[in-house]
Amino acid sequence: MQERNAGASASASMNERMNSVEVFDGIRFPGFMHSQESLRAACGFQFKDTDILLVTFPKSGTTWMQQVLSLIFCEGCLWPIHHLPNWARAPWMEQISFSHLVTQLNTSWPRLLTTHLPAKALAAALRTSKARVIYMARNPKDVLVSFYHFHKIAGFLPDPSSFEDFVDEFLKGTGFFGSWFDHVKGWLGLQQDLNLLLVTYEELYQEPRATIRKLGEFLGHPLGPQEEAVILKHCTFSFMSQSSMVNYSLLPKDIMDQSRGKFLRKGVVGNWKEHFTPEQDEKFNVVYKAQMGDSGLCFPWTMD
Ligand code: PPS
Repeated sequence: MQERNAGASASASMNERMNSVEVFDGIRFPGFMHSQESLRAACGFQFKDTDILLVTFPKSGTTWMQQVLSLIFCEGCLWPIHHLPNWARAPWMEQISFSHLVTQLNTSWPRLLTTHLPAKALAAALRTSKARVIYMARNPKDVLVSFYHFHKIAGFLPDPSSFEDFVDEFLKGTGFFGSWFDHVKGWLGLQQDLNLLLVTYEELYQEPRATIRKLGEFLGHPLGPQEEAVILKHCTFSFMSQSSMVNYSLLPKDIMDQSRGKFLRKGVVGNWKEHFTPEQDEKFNVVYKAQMGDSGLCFPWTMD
């Protein structure tokens, strides 16, 4: 893979971009959908007070939450759910396509935006507005497993050499999108400064109705029982697996080869137990404790 950094030119062909890496503030991003310009533009974005920003480390349930947020604002009119892909309903701010997609957003909704960027990249821009931020987190062991499988199907990410190496890279934080630990601590360290709600994959999985209600309240959009029922029906793993608007089947095989594995792969809590050896688990727990031990953060997942 070819690495680019701040000095590099933006004019690369689609094929070159597929195998390239953008290094931004020391973090690697797939060059297929990121450029230095798109990353820089995200950092200087002018938020509106009405914006809703979904923040995740990859594989933490981004697509799931994009679906839930769209369902909350579509108020029973399911046209966008059936006709607009997730990336057009809640585009990623740091991606090349954003400058176009943001102009196409439905003006009768608040702007739904998504990012995988670390807190330090967006904190300054966010502090100038009252935009609502939803931070979605997931047990990092499940994130790691999901990300490992995703590397095998995504044409814009390198094939992992082995699961063992992938674990080491994840723990060092040198993989694509940087360190999970820095991401979570960075964003949740801003809870006092921003209008931020923490939601976890695990709570949405275990208590979907209560979690959706909590989201509605945070968003100033309280939901009635019928609205909740419509949302719950359209954000299940089985519904989303069949929906081309959220299962990425619209993408050609060279971008995402789902004959090698599905984007919506398992959709469960604790799948890491079927992947980690006892030694990998021990190694992970040591780093997790060192990184998160005194963070004061409390999550609903167990590490054993
Ligand atoms: S990405 O590429 O960062 O946008 O990926 P992301 O959407 O964050 O994460 C993909 C994982 O979320 C799971 N998923 C779901 N789980 C349960 N229910 C629903 N409805 C759902 N939708 C997406 C998806 O299956 C990926 O997790 P794994 O563990 O790989 O199955």
